Amino acid sequence: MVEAARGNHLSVGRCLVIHPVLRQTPNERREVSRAPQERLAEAASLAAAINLEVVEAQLIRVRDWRPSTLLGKGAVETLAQTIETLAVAVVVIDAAVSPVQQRNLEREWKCKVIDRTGLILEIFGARARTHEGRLQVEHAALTYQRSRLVRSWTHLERQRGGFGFLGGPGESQLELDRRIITDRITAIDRDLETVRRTRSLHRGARKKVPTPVVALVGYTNAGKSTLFNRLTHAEVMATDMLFATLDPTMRKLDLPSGREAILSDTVGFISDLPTHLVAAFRATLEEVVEADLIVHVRDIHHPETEAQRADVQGVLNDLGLGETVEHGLVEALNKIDLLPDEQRQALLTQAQRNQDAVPISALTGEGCDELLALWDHRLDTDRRSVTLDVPLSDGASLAWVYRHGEVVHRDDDESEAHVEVRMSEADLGRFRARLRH
Ligand SMILES: Nc1nc2c(ncn2[C@@H]2O[C@H](COP(=O)(O)OP(=O)(O)O)[C@@H](O)[C@H]2O)c(=O)[nH]1
Ligand SMILES: [Mg+2]
Repeated sequence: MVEAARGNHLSVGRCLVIHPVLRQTPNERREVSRAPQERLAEAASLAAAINLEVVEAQLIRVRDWRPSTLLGKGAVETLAQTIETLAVAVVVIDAAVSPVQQRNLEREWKCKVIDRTGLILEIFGARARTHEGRLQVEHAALTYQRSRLVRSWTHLERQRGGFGFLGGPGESQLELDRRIITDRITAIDRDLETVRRTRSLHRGARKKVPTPVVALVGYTNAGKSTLFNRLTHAEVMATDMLFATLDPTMRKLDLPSGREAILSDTVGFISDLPTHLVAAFRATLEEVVEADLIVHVRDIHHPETEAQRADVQGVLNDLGLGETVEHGLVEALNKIDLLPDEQRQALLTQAQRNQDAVPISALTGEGCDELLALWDHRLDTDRRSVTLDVPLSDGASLAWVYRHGEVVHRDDDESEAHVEVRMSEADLGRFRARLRH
């Protein structure tokens, strides 16, 4: 788990991740469950995704949920020790934590506490790139905030007979906060409606860099960031202006053919995503629609790897990428180093027949060369070289060609520019449609 944070250049705080589970009865204890460990690993990956430095991750067994602190008294005290010893600045609790519990724990531990929804919203907020994505995330964040205002109020109302509380805001302040939030949510709903209506326009006018984009998708903890770090070279960023201006989840990738691409590490899928966050999550994936190649990174060692695969494909279908899922999705079958020999051999044999799936270990590097070769091949067949004749009077179309393709050669006569260009099939189609109008 600690490794997950290592690749990030900038840490915003030492972090302790805990996943609380209700203590099992002696009967239940007999079945060894991997699930809580998987959940803890996922939570640690989520924390690493917002540049928290995960210094410790623990499963905490609880007998029952305590209203005041969620966890039992003993656990709170033991964790206070750990927090002090490890100089932890942020505790991520992979559960729903009420505002009161949060406040009490922050006081006990003298550090920031953030719950599962809060963490997910942080990630979406940091990653939403499109206008629509940002609106969706703000919408979800405000709804979360509003529900907490209400919940904390009703909770304390019960406790304190309807009077204000703990030096916090009184009833009228809460009402005011609620109203401001509600107004803002209404405004966002209106904006989202407008964005949706004009979306096709935006898509048509989008600017596209000539460098192809390869997007990594997949569940959180599948190994996307590990692969991203292995394949790209962080040191290139400082010297190369184009790439220096991209955000840290996009980096230059050198393919074996010498071709350059941009590798994009997207927000991971999250198990049991709270339903009110689904729209915001999908919005963060909007960028994937524009990628030249989509690579599904799968944790092939995960007990639910097949269900995860179906989930990811389902969401890609909903994003209008059904065609890609059918024909063009590349799979990186990750973590083969964890498989027992037999299973691993079976997978390698199977992969020889399947052109689109490459078994790899992002950790050891095994299979990564094959994966890159496949990407190279895919991008090559996708972008082809053509000569376009563009009237010299049509400066806008000429500019469009330069923006969307890689111009190899240009030869002008009196009336036309003959431009030899490498361009994707999709963009060629767009260009022809453009000239017809
Ligand atoms: N054994 C093994 N562990 C891996 C491999 N790839 C990633 N991991 C581990 O899986 C965890 C999640 O990796 P990360 O790259 O953060 O996943 P992401 O959430 O998809 O970005 C980390 O602890 C990695 O060290 C792999 O190929 N083999
Ligand atoms: Mg990641």
